[in-house]
Amino acid sequence: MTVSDILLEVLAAHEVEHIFGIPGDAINDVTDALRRQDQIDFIGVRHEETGALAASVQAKLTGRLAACMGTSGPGGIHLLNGLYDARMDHAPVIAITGQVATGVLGTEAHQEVRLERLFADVAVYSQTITTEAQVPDVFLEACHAAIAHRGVAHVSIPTDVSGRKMSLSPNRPIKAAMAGRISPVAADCGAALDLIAKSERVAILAGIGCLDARDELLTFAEAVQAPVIRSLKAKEIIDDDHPLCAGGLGLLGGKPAVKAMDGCDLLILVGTDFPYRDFYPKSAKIIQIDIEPTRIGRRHPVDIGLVGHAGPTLETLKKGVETPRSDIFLQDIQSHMADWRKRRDKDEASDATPISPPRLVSMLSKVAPDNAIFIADTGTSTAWAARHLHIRPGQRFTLSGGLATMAIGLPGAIGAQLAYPDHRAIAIVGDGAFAMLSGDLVTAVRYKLPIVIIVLNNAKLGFITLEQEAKGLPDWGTDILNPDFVALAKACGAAGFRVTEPDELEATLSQALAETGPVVVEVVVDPNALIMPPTINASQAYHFGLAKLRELLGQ
Ligand SMILES: Cc1cc2nc3c(=O)[nH]c(=O)nc-3n(C[C@H](O)[C@H](O)[C@H](O)COP(=O)(O)OP(=O)(O)OC[C@H]3O[C@@H](n4cnc5c(N)ncnc54)[C@H](O)[C@@H]3O)c2cc1C
Ligand SMILES: Cc1ncc(C[n+]2csc(CCOP(=O)(O)OP(=O)(O)O)c2C)c(N)n1
Ligand SMILES: [Mg+2]
Repeated sequence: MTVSDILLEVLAAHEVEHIFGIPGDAINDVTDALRRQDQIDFIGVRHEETGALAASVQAKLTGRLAACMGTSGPGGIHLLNGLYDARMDHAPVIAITGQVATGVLGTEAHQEVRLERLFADVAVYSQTITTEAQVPDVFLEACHAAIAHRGVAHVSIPTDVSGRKMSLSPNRPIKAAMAGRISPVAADCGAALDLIAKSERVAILAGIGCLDARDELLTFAEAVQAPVIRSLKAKEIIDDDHPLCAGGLGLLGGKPAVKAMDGCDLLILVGTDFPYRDFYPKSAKIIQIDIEPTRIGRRHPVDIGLVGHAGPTLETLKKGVETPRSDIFLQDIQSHMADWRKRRDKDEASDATPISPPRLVSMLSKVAPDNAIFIADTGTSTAWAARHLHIRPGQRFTLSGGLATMAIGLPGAIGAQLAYPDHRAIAIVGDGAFAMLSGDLVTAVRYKLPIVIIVLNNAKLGFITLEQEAKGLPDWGTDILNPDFVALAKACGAAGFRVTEPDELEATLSQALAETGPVVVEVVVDPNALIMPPTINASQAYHFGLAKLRELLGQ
């Protein structure tokens, strides 16, 4: 066995099924080890960032360790953006890089980058292996760190170490990391129950930490008669049409969630690190449930912190809730939701040309299969997906939540499709975002992945136009020149469709979904479609009016 063979044994023991990367230079021994085994599939990408983003999305969706690799220097540098996506969305990813030979480390050798320094910020663990005596311990430590801290671990292996022959000592066998479940202590739960009993209007803000606790969340919310507001990342947990749902919160959320936050006297945060401080309630008491103690009270002061997994914690609390409880607050929020849904449905019925994005995204929801995994890119695409994608039970949803990086759509679809071959990965991406990593469309073709890429062609960086106008600035520098996306898809060996009329949407999307290989659907959408915030204040209206005036006057 070589050091690289043992690396792959360790990764396989941690359920890694794919490793995304580009071979060459300092990692040839790792790729050679990949060639000689059949536990992990090597997915050759065309840009290391694609590989890291694909791994990040796999880790977010599965909760398991995912892996990517690149050579020293440029390969490692290209991985970084995808790794930051994993870091900021708390996803366990291991990055393997090559490194120059140990004898020249620290001499600015050809392609030498101080990788431990480079990865120090993004990674919870970063280590260079300088002797085979560190193996397998460093590999195990890296996997444990990524899984336990739900973050990025990085190991770099110099060229003279990765191919070294070695045998495993029976005293240091390869065993997968174990991450147990955490429940808060009884006294803390008791205090939380006292607070719940004293409160009349309870609301819940649920985040992606509830992913494995959907049933417990809904049962608890039902018992407390609490409307459930969700973070955007938690979109797959509860759909707007669910009777307990108060919809999304934040600029891409809706008014009912704002009403629920403002109107509650007790807010229960479960598995969320919701970042936008302005949206937290001004005076309500707050209970926060999270597995990570450092997140308790991080965004807003809380009254009671419960460190534990969402499922068992909610189950314990539910047992102590005295029922029946008043449902007046819930009914009030439900009536706001009914109004909100009416407005939403009206937007989605638009038959305007160029196509209105709400119409496109709601139609996509209608025709998408029950096993769809949606990946929303960063841009106005995020907003349309947040508001108009209707998720059915069994469907999944993810995005670049914390980093908000453009270009996650295509790599994310590749990662998701590989992780869930029986599902259908569908990415909703802007034209700007798609062009960033579109070189990897051929990767989907090569590996015969039936991903669907919906490209919103508005010929601009639309989200930035909105940002500029919200600041009172005229729209500037946001126009982009696009390639012919259908021709590009076909040149890569994928299928390609273009839709320009709203009444063609249903038939063309259905035709695209009937394809058995990768498909790109370019939809020419309204570049002036507005994303309205959940509530508008006078200053926002003033700045927007000013920007429009400046555009009109050509300033
Ligand atoms: C263009 C753009 C616009 C956006 N606008 C919005 C917006 O308007 N509204 C919005 O909500 N988001 C928006 N986002 C996303 C936003 O930036 C955050 O990423 C998101 O709100 C965080 O969601 P979260 O709290 O569910 O996830 P995370 O930030 O991942 O937090 C999850 C928390 O759950 C904890 N946890 C994990 N597992 C468990 C468990 N088993 N039990 C208990 N706790 C657990 C973790 O420790 C963590 O603290 C936007 C993103 C983009 C790209
Ligand atoms: C890698 C990266 N670069 C820049 C940004 C800033 N940014 C956020 S959205 C956006 C525009 C997205 O344009 P497009 O993909 O065309 O989507 P649209 O908003 O037009 O729907 C930009 C430049 C970012 N989030 N990520
Ligand atoms: Mg665009």
